[in-house]
Amino acid sequence: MMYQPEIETMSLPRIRKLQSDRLSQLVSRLYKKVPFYKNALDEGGIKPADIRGIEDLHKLPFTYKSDLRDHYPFDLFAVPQQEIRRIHASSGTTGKPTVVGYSAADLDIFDEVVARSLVCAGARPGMKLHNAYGYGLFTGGLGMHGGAQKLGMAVIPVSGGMTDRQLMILQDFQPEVICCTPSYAQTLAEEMVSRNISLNQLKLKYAILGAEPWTETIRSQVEKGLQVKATNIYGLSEIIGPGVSQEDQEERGNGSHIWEDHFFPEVVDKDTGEPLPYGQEGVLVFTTLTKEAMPLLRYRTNDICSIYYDKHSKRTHIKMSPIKGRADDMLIIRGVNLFHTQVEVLLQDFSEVVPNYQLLVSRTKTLDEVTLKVELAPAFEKELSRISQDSKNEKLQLLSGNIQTKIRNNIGLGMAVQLMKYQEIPRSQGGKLSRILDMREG
Ligand code: DLL
Repeated sequence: MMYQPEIETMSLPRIRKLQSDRLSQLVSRLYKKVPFYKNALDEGGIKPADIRGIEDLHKLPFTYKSDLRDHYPFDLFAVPQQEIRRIHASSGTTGKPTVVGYSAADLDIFDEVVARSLVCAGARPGMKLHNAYGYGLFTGGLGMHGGAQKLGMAVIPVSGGMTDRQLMILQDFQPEVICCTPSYAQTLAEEMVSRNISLNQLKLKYAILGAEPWTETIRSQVEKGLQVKATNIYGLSEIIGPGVSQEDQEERGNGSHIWEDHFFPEVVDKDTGEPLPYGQEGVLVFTTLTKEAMPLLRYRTNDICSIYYDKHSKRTHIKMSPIKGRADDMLIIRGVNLFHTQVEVLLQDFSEVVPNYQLLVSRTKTLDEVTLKVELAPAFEKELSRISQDSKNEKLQLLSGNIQTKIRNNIGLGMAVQLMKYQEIPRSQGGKLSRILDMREG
């Protein structure tokens, strides 16, 4: 089933025509309504009439997160204040949050792309959605909520946190679909085991996970731990919120469809800004084609992935690979670029550990060091408890050595591996989880 089959299977030439029409209208409107864009176009010597179609997109300047901060809170809005129906904000690590506004039509689009995503993930009208994304300024909770209602689901607005209550609701209300961050899905799966809740007591079939990077390692853990098919949902407040792209539950592991009738993607070189060919990894950039209140031209998400067309897919819309990480979260350790997902994906080969891990970055004298802290799997801990201390130490040493070698061979980086007891590393309490602990000064 598809939510909007005509749009989701539209031929590529028709998609391009639609995108072209929408882009040229958008540029004219932004030029008139948003001084920031008028100045940016004037400075670049570009007239709205120069943008006749999507093939002219590369002539337009990029928009950066700093532009949103510089125009805090509302100066990038393209409609009068009376037409704004909702405001969200995402808190950065420092300073003021990034603010986004929606008109009534924008909220309709938000509902539409989330409804599309839900169906793509396996949800159907009449099912119940356990919505454990945070409600509030974060777009996750309310974003999923609106789309699910539009689809005809019953939403349970649990929000993040209070794990006991979440588990009670999962058992008592019997939702078929859950949405939350992948790290919180890990927490829920683990807490089911520690509370002796049997999977038969749940009716869950699908999990829709996003808001932070995750890999097949976590997919395996969550799919087994909650007995669900887990898919990836991607999005960012600046573009709309969740529902910019969604993985098809029948094509799991093969990338996510970007709803490109609304959000036009490019992947560009991190340093030069040059658009890269399909399949090549770089910084993901979006142009919102239909938003009214705060449209953005060529917005640099900072997220690293590739985009490509998948001929074998039911839907025609372009796909994106899973996000490897954010360009600004990339570690550079002794000249080697490192994203935590690169380590996470390798952990899948070691049944002795669970993907609860942290990368600790420190500086000794002048050299940067990374230590991987990763937890032992409960079953392996049990196995170890039955053998002598000497053989235990031997096994642990062998294991950390093997993990170290795997990382060195695949990433090209020597890394200390510290095996931790199960449940020693902080868990997600409902929201996004940071897997990197940077202890370097400055
Ligand atoms: O995280 C929107 C969202 C809510 C997406 C619920 C999916 C589910 P922000 O708080 O503005 O919005 O954060 C956006 O989170 O630029 C990525 O770096 C990261 N991100 C979001 N989804 C994924 C994903 C929401 N599926 C930022 N995989 C983005 C990897 C993701 N990273």
